[in-house]
Amino acid sequence: MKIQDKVLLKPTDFKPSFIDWEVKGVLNPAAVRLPDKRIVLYVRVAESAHPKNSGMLTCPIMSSEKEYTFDYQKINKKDIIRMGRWGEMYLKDGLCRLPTISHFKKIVLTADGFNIDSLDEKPIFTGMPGDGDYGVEDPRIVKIGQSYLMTYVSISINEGVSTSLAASNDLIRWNRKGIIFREQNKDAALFPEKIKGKYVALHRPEGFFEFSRPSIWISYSPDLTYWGRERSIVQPRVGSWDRRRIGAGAPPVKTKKGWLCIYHGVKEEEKNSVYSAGAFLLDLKNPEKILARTPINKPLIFPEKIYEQSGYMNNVIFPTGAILDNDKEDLLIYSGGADSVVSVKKLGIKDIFKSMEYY
Ligand code: MAN
Repeated sequence: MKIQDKVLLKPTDFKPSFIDWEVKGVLNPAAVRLPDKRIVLYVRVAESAHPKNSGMLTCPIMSSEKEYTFDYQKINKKDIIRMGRWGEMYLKDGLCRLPTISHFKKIVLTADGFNIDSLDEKPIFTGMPGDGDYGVEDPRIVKIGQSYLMTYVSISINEGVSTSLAASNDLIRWNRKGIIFREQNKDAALFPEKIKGKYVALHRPEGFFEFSRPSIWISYSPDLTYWGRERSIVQPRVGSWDRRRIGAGAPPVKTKKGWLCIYHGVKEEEKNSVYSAGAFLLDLKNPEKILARTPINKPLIFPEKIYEQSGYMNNVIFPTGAILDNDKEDLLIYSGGADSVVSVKKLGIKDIFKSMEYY
């Protein structure tokens, strides 16, 4: 398949928020088209807050609702029992702390989706006490009516890793609606319109025990606050590139054939994980009906570029935005590469449909 691609953003394009901090990655962007055809990205900027060369580990905790300011929890190295694959620190007291804290920056792209029109250095959206004390991650944005709706991962002192929702009319000021899917539930993407009078979301709850593999669920809401009628609709497949865990990627894209959903799938575990991207197609009227999916033996996009194979987390393509090109014949997919950079890839819609297996 012909894929045109480009790295749009890398860590060195941004200054750290504070003198001692370091930008570790710009990744996993939300993407939405403006009425003037340009495309807005909300990119996740992940920073480490350990004062350089001090040998000290600190965990920043948001301390104000108004400003981007922090308290610092000091972490003693002897209290760390083990480190996770992302460098998260599992502590003696049973708690886990992240090595980075993330916020979002707003980038405007030209209408072709391949070039930067403007880049805003100020954080546009950060965590705050009670809604992302430890930061916010992996946004997805859709426009329903006049309202932009953003789902994002909020990591909070009492609520852990949950999915929150915020609404905006201008992509600048956000009205925070709080948690919609409680911990541990990430990878939430809203459909860009109501179906049979209800808002619909894909999301990915995780259990504590391995009765099932983490899979993509669907939920419905009359008002964006109360969500229910949940069930798992797309699962990892034995022997596949998506065998270990999967999660919704970009918000579904409406096509004549159905809702086109780009997702990520993981094989293997711990240090050897490989994150690839695939697609599935859902019935327009009944989004619980799967019409087609990327086959077991060949992902739609394998992390084969150097910027996907080596970075903060090697072998990761993590799509979080998908937008129809102006000619409506191509799909622009916005992803994190190796948890370090943001890329755009242009794929023909017909080619995507041709590559899928129909049920
Ligand atoms: C998890 C999350 C993402 C990250 C991927 C790949 O799903 O932490 O933010 O991009 O892993 O490492």
